[in-house]
Amino acid sequence: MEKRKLEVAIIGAGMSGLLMGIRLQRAGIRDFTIYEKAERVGGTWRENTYPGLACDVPSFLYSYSFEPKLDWSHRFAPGAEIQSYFEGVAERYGLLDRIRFGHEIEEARFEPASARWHLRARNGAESSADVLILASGPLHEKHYPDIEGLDRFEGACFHSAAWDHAVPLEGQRIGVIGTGSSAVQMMEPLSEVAGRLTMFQRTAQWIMPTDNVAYSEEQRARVRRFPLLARLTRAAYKLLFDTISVAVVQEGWGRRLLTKRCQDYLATVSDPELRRKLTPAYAPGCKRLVMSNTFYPTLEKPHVDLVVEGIERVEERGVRTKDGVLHELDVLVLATGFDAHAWGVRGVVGAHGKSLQQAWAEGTRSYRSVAMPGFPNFFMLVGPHSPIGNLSVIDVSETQSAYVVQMLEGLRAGRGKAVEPRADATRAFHDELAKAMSDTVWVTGCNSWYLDEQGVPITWPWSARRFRREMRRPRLEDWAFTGA
Ligand code: N01
Repeated sequence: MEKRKLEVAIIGAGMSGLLMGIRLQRAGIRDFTIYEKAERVGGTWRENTYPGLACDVPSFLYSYSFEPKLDWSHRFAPGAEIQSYFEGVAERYGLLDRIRFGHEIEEARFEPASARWHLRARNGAESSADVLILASGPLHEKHYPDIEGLDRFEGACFHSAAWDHAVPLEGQRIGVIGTGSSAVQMMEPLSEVAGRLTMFQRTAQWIMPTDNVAYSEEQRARVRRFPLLARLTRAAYKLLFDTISVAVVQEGWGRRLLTKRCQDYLATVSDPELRRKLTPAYAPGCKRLVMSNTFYPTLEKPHVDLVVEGIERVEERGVRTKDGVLHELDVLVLATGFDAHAWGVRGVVGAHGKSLQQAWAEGTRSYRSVAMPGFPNFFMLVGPHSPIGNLSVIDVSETQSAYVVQMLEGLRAGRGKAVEPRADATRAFHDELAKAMSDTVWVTGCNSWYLDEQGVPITWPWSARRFRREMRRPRLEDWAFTGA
């Protein structure tokens, strides 16, 4: 029997959107379009260009399993190298012809009568498709802090994900608001050029020491000669990260080991006052663990300050803290993270006229991280309840995209015109989630982007292995096909 032709729209040409395109090609689904707001692929790695940007998941793991790169420069490759990896993949797989650049989708609306998605881009372009796949990532919308006077600052001020490279840094007084992974990564390189560097900390972070070794030419040549080495290295890192994924979801030796490693590393800070300021009041892993072996030594440099007094307001000449001190600055970096609750696109409207945001008003939900009841022929990559955190999101997206292809095969085989997860199956999944969440470190008392607006974690409360196992095959009884 001839398979139904499916038209697929993917939103986002970052890591997961490109991956989805490759999966569709491999499944013989050639009629797909990737809508991308910018003029280049790469998502996170295109947007973020701050000094010191790197991936804190080892590059042999943070790359597609089927497209290993054999000559990474470092264990944790710099951002520009990762960006060029994705650009290379997009070109090699012939994806560039399938991408509509400069198309920021503002609205995607499901029309029940035709069982099709209607898309409208900010530039006015309209299109439609049978299936919509949201690959815009959870950390997409920059979070600008609500601090009085920010607009009055007379120096240069920008978000860490919108770095202004025209602003000179040499000898400048630089302030960084935030202590997340972005802020921590930029501290060492900024300290090398700044006249004075001040970090404004609201909450201390646990730091896991990691050594970013540079691979020698000889090591790289060896991997090029024996590509199996890349696969073996990847497998070893996968095992390590799977172990960390257990430590954060279950009490036990893994969590104790993780805690001890972070505590021991904190103890290496020689100045007791600085150590006190850097000591978090929550368990390691509750917020995403920050990986670094340069952060503490940077803070001990004489021209670097850690300010914990709390920001009162921003003034023309700098940041005034609650103790009345004005910290005069030339450059102010807002390393204040992302609005994880926006989940990429605001205007996705399902079969009953409700947007995703409205459907999530009382709690962010998903069916097993990939779909939502009421949103037929709609799939998400790295959606709510994905195993996110200190894991390779590429590994997670590979599992999800393979799952989505299996669901699309059902549509192609004529099981129905549309498919969506059953509401009762989604509820049952959430009951299970709620029970499992109580063992996780995310509910032990801290604030983080892992929590939704109700303070409930939007993560996967089990191991990464369980995710791969459960998502290998869809449970078809949890899905409703309609309009056969
Ligand atoms: O953002 P964050 P990020 N006044 O949300 C502070 C990934 N990532 O861009 O903790 C003062 O972690 C806020 O304070 P608090 C990774 O998944 C990966 O650093 O809320 N401070 C916090 O310190 C990461 O988790 C890599 O009290 C304010 C900071 O801003 C995610 O991106 C590298 C404030 C925000 O930290 C986000 O990281 C970089 C205010 N009004 C990022 N508002 C890799 O290497 C916010 N803050 C893979």
